[in-house]
Formats: sequence, C-alpha cells, structure tokens
Amino acid sequence: MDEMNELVKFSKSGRIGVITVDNPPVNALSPGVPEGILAAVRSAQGDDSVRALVLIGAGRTFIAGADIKEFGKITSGERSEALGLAEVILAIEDSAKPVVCAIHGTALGGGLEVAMGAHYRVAVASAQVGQPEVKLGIIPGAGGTQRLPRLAGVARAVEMCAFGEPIKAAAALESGIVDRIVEGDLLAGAIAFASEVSQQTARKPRERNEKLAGDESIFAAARDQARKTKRGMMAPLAAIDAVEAATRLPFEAGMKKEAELFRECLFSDQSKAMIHAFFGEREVAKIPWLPKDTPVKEIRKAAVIGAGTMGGGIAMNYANAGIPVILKETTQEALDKGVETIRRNYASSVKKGRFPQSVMDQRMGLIRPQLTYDGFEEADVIAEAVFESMALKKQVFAEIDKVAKPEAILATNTSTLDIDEIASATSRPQMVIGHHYFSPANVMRLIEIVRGKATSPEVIATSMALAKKLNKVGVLVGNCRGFVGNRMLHEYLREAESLLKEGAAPRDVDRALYDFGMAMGPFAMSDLAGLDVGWRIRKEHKDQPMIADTLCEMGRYGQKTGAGWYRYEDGRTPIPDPDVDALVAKLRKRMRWIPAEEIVERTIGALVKEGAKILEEAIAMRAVDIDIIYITGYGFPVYRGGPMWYGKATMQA
Ligand code: ZOZ
Ligand code: ZOZ
Ligand code: NAD
Repeated sequence: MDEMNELVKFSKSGRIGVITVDNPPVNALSPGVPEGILAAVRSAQGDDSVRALVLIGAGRTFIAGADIKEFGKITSGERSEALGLAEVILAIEDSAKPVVCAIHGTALGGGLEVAMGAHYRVAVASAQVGQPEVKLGIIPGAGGTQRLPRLAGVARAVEMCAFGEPIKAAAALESGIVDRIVEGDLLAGAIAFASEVSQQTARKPRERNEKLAGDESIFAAARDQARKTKRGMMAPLAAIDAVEAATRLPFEAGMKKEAELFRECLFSDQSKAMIHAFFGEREVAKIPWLPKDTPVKEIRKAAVIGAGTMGGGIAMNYANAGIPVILKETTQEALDKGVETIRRNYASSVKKGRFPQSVMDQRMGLIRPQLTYDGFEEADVIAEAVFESMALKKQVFAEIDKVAKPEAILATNTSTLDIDEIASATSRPQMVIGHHYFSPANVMRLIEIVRGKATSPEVIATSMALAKKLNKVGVLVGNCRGFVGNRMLHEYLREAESLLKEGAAPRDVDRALYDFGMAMGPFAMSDLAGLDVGWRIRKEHKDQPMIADTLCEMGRYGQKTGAGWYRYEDGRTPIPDPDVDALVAKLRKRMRWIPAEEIVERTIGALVKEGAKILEEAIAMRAVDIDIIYITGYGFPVYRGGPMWYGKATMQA
C-alpha cells in the first residue's frame, strides 16, 4: 500500500486502484485529505495497470464533510481561504479512469460533494447522504448545490440543501444520487462495480443537465417553507438561491455564484454562532473531572411518578427509546387524563405522517399506567414529576426508597427545589439526582442533570448516557435554586412583567422576543409550561407574587385551562385577551411606548447577567453549557449562539 500522505492511502486490487481516506473519527476533509486524494487520482492516470478507481473511507464512515474546525481559522484569517476542494473534485471528475465512491456511514457536506464529483456512487443500505451545511449556517461550498440537482433533480436538491436533513441509501438510489446498493462487503462490491464500468466512457456529473429543467414554483415554495421553519436564518435562503443558479447558469458560473453565497454565509455572525453550538453540543457531554472509566449502568426499565404536563412527556421519551415505562398517578381520573394526552400527542404525529400507527401502538404498549408501586422494584430509573412541593417530594422519595432496588437511579424533575433536601428523605442520597426536562418534555431536547452533593459518579455518568439514549442533550449542572435554566428564567420573566407595568402589552413583549428569534415569547411560554407551576414555586419559596399569580387566582393556568396570558381555542394558538389587557392596565405604574429593541435588550440582558453570576459560582461548568441549555431547552435561536455567546458578541460590537 502506498501512502499519499498520512491520511490517504492507495492500493491496488487487480486492475482497480483503491483510495482510502483514513482520518478518524469521521474522515473529515482536514488539511492533507484533499491533497492526498488529488495525488492518488493523478498518479493513477499514468499507471497503465489501473483501469478504474474506488474511493472509500476507513473506519466507521465515508467522508462526513469539511473539517469544521478549519472554518474558524479561515474567518479569523489564520489560514488562507482557498481550501481548493472544488478543484480536487474537478480533478476526480476529469479522471480518464472512472471513479466509484463507496459509501458507508455518512457522506455529508463536502463528503457528498466529493462523491458527486465521481462518475459513480455505490453504498451500503445503512448509509446516509446529505448536505447538512445549513445547520452550521453555511451552504455547500464545493459544488453541492450545482451537482446535486444534476444528479437528483431540482426538488430533491432544494430540499436537501435548504433544510439539511440527510436521506437514506434507498432514497438516494431512487433519486439518482447512488447508482447501486451493495449487499455484503462494501469494498468488494465497489471493486466489482468498478470492474464492470472500467471499459465504459463515464459521464461527468457536471455535464448531466437533463434534470435541471423543471417546475419553477419549487423555489418560491421552498423560500416560504424556509421562512417558516428556519425563521431568521440566512443560509437556507442562500442555499435555495444557489440551487436556482444551477438551473439558470452554466456550470462554471453557477459554481461562482455558490462560492459567493458560501463566503457570505461563512463570514456571517450566524455561521460562527451555529458552529459554536455544533461543538458546544459535543462539549457539554464532556465532564473533565469524571474519570473516563466510570461505570455506566444499562437502563432497561423505567418508572415515572405523576402523569401531568411533564410526567406524560417523560414517559413518552422512554417509550420512544424502546424502554418499557410504568406511569403512576394518585387518582384514576388524573391517570386517564395523562394517558389521553399522550395518546393525543402520538395521534397528532401519526396524522402528520411522522410515523405509522403501528409505531404509535408499539409505543403506547410500552407505557403501563397504574395507581400502585407494583413493578417499581424492577425499574433501573425512577423519575418523579409530582407537584412542586418539598413536603410532597420528600414523601414520594421516602416511598420510592422503600420499593426501589438498591442500584436504581432516583431522579427528580423538580424545577427549583434543593436536590440535597429531597435526597435526605431516602437512605441512599448517592443514588438521587435531578433529571430536569423542559416543556413539552417529549419535544424539547434538553435534560439538565442536577448533581447533589452526595450523587455518585456512576449515577452522573449513567444519567449522561441515558440522555443520549433518549435522543436528548444532557447538561450537568450544580444544585441551587432553579439550577441554571430556571434561575436565569426567573430574572427574564420578572423583567418581562416589569415591561408590562411600564406600558407594554403581553403580545408586544412576546412579539419582540419572537422576532429576536425565540421560539416563543415569555408569556406564551409561561402559558405552555403552566402558570400554576410558577405560582406553586413562588408560594413554596415565599417569593414576591407576580401578575401571573393573579391570573392563576382567576383560574387561568395557561394552555391547560384554555386561558392564561392568552386565550386558547384550539389548545395551543395564543389569542390576545382584553380581560388580561384590563388586568395589566390596572396594575400599570406608568404608560409609555416601549420599542422592541428595549424589550429585547432588557429581557435578554437579564438572562446574560444572571448567566454570568451562575458561571462565577460554578453552577455551570462553562459558558457553552449555558448556551446549549438555552438553545435546546428554551428555544433560544441557535443562530445567535445562546445567551452567553450573544452577550459577548453584543458587548464586543
Ligand atoms: O458528527 C456528526 C455530524 O453530523 N457531523 C457534522 C457533519 C457536517 O455538518 N458536515 C458538513 C460539514 S460543512 C462542509 O462540508 C462544507 C462544504 O460543503 C465544504 C466546503 C469547502 C469549500 C471551501 C471553499 C473556500 C456525524 C453524523 C458525522 C457523526 O455523528 P456521531 O454522533 O457518530 O459523532 P459525533 O458527532 O460525536 O462526532 C465525533 C467527533 O467528530 C467531530 N466531528 C464530526 N464531524 C466533524 C467533526 N470534526 C470536524 N469536522 C467535522 N465535519 C465531533 O466534533 C466529535 O469530536 P469529539 O472531539 O467531540 O469526539
Ligand atoms: O415553540 C416551540 C418551542 O420550542 N417553544 C419554547 C418552549 C420552551 O421554552 N420550553 C421551556 C419551558 S420552561 C421549562 O420547561 C422548565 C421549567 O422547569 C418550567 C418551570 C416553570 C417556569 C415558570 C413559568 C410559568 C415548540 C417546540 C413548543 C413548538 O414548536 P413549533 O413552534 O415549531 O410548532 P410545531 O407545531 O411544529 O411543534 C413541534 C412539535 O412539538 C409538538 N408540540 C407543540 N406543542 C406541544 C407539543 N407537544 C406536546 N405538548 C405541547 N404543548 C408538536 O405536536 C410537534 O410535534 P410533531 O411530532 O407533531 O412534529
Ligand atoms: P402537573 O400539575 O401538570 O402534574 C403533576 C401531577 O402529579 C398531577 O397529575 C398530580 O395528580 C400528580 N401527583 C401529585 N402527587 C402525586 C403522587 N404522590 N403520586 C403520583 N402522582 C402525583 O405538574 P407538571 O407541570 O407536570 O410539574 C411536575 C413537576 O415538574 C414539578 O416539580 C414542576 O416544577 C416540574 N417541571 C415542570 C415544568 C413545566 O413546564 N410544567 C418543566 C420542568 C419541570
């Protein structure tokens, strides 16, 4: 085997040259990889013993894209902009000997772009291909927006480039991205395929123009969808522009347009923030002081106590991950109501085509509703989600202590209460931890993992692994009132109410923050979480009352009672309510028009300020933990990088 360099190897199998990219963990196109591929392709041109080439990835995947770490070096001026990948891909495409890319794992971003420069692509059935660049605030920058529509048609290319979701091998075959699915050994299958085509004159993907003509309305429809589902983001719109350019311009001019748009996105604040979030999501999984060999227990069975807003969603998370879960309540009525909400949530997903009825049935079958502790002795994790009352939580934990097996994790979903005091109600505080989910618990990706002073390393490591298994993002935080997210939220909501007292209406505050990019404004969010939850919290902590408490006294708990800060006719869409306006007017101290910028500055400013204190006190390990908490738990716009990233950026501006 020849080494083109440390990252790319070249070998021969009969008359087929095999180029292997070996850059663990994901064969990213780090410096050296494009150069190695280019050297191998060039040297094969003059080698008469080679008739065709196979390009494959070593280890668990094909090339998963450009090396994202390099982007920061380019935007900071540390290295030159010219990655030269587009030229390497042209050299592959211009190879006189057919090139076959052999795909397993994922061919993403620059990886798929390399593959699309080849004359053919084969893949194993489990492989996925995609142009996920928009998730990093950029667009494909090495011809993806120009070659994908030529291979797969305009509609598929727009969908993949603008929305970033990868597709499976079968769909890639159907749309023309992949030429064959290989059963069995991929390299052997790719070599066999390369032998078959070695005598044929291969067509260059960039010259295949027949799929470019089509329905022009695709672009307008995609822009509408991007403005809704990728609200505030520039990259999806740029990706649509780039694919549209492929249909209007010759290949070279299209490439130029793509490069311009790529550069604009790469140098934007949005892309820097989203790359920060990409690495941040991986960073939060790392707990520097936790030994790497800390044992992680397998979670096979779960139990949840309380089938209200949160308990039902938590049970769904377990069922979604295939883990059987007991759901316990105190009354048949509350249990039936909880199960009915779960059923309704699943049915709505089935109706939208997210998954078939059979999946819903299987998930419902994994949830066992009951009023007793029967079967709790088998649970590996018990998640408590009863009302926010210390007395009640201690009573429940004392009960759990009697029934749980010694190695079970005892988790509380408390929003604000002291984990150590809850743990003191058991004989095993080392097994007690916070698993703090976010409303809607089946949708929001965050779990704050709250460590008490006695929580054992095994319980922490298992909780972090469990978060991953549940398809969530676990962030380890310290124990204080409200932990990280809610301690900051407390300041944010107080500031939002102050704005009401100075003249703003709830919808003004919500609109300003929605336009800033929050998934919901603070008042709509409070209605979703349940105003009674905050009310209970304030009573529990003997806090100053808030206007929201007056709404609770009026029976307005938010979405769950059809009215809170807003009215709800269909369950979830907020409708401004004159009764609330009247209440706010009565409590108002003065009346002035407050511009949206001030609303954003004061409320987001309150988050940033409290976040800084939390860091100082080491309740959060790193600023990025706070950012990921707010992006994945509270719908903070990912393209602003989270409150701490945003705070730093605006301070520097
Ligand atoms: O890691 C998952 C993934 O989705 N990665 C990102 C894939 C992606 O976004 N690719 C597109 C990159 S952008 C691009 O390619 C632009 C382009 O068009 C080229 C333009 C050039 C033109 C220049 C003109 C001037 C993946 C699905 C691959 C694997 O998931 P897992 O859950 O198995 O593993 P992770 O996510 O924990 O990752 C393992 C370690 O690998 C690091 N990593 C992943 N993808 C990377 C990367 N590092 C650099 N670049 C990448 N593309 C990841 O950070 C993690 O590292 P550790 O240290 O936390 O273990
Ligand atoms: O608007 C999206 C969002 O992310 N909103 C922000 C939610 C948020 O900030 N949650 C944190 C609340 S605070 C908290 O939980 C911590 C805590 O301890 C609170 C303590 C009390 C604090 C005091 C406060 C008084 C959201 C995801 C909700 C909706 O997304 P979209 O706007 O994109 O709309 P859809 O219709 O596409 O929804 C996406 C999926 O979510 C499902 N869904 C929406 N609302 C739901 C819900 N599922 C269950 N219950 C709800 N209320 C929706 O069905 C859809 O799922 P699929 O499968 O059908 O796609
Ligand atoms: P909820 O009022 O919707 O549900 C609580 C449920 O617990 C009720 O159905 C009640 O019948 C049940 N319950 C009470 N005592 C019980 C017992 N001894 N055994 C079994 N069930 C019992 O409240 P929620 O919003 O689901 O909140 C539950 C917990 O989660 C609270 O600690 C809250 O602070 C926390 N939390 C709430 C949110 C939110 O957004 N709502 C978010 C994160 C955390």
